[in-house]
Amino acid sequence: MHSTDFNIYPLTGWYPGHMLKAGRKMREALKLVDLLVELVDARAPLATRNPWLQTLQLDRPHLLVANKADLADSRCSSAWEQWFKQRQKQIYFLDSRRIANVQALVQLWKQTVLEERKARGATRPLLRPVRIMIVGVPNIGKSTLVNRLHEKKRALVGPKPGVTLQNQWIPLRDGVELLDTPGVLWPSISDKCHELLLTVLGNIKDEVVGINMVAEYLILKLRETAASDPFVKLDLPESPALPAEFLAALALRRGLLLPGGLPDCERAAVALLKEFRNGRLGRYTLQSPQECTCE
Ligand SMILES: Nc1nc2c(ncn2[C@@H]2O[C@H](COP(=O)(O)OP(=O)(O)OP(=O)(O)O)[C@@H](O)[C@H]2O)c(=O)[nH]1
Ligand SMILES: [Mg+2]
Repeated sequence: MHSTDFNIYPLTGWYPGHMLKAGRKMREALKLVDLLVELVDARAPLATRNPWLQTLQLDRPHLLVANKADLADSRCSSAWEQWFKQRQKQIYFLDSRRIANVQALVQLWKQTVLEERKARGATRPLLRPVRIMIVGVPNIGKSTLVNRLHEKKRALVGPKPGVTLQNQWIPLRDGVELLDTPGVLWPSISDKCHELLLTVLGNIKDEVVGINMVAEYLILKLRETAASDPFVKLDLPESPALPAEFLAALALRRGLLLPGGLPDCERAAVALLKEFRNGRLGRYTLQSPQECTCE
């Protein structure tokens, strides 16, 4: 593949049946909960928000958590915090695997619910546990966060989309119940670059889109957004401008060869994506507030 205009490639339209079902269940469960906590990716906070949830006129609080903040550029995270603040929306940046004060977070959520009830004029105390639903795109860290909040780690976690398959209530101490939900996407991703961005972030499976194209998109995206050369750690003798040639150079540098000695670009693509996703290339934010003029 040599083109760098990704929009010439068709969308996969990936929206499997289990996600349709999970979306329906999420909508049903919304009626039962007191607080909605939506996880987005700190590296692209708006691109990973579910547009359907944004249009909801909820009569209960809806908080945003930007997860995987340890992988994002911290200056960009501050800029995003400002962006949301200007729009009267709070967003918390977290590394779900390492949040230190989990109790404080739960207390904050509980407090938000109780204050909102008071503001609505509820006079009777809440006699049942506060119910909090955690939602977000696949592989964003919902179950990881739920497990951090629950000392016995009850939710299944994995480095690929689609690990949680059904809604699961998890009781915490202090009169709080969490609902872990399967990741859902939306059927209307209409832009190839948006689909590729979600795949780079691990929300869509690489195989669905094609791993070489995903890696090539990442190469261009990093060059476009990073303040300095994002590939220094790869220690390449040269850094070809064309992403397909870049992958070939990486394959040669790593000795990833096909029979006959040609560079194995697919294995180079796998390696590059892995290193971006585990932070070995550095901390990068792939969507900047400047490009988002929408509300
Ligand atoms: N670096 C980093 N990795 C994280 C963080 N939170 C979760 N992860 C990793 O992200 C991967 C996905 O985590 P899960 O908790 O299974 O994600 P999920 O949203 O429950 O995924 P589904 O159930 O598939 O929708 C795992 O490999 C986690 O270790 C974080 O804050 N930082
Ligand atoms: Mg999960």
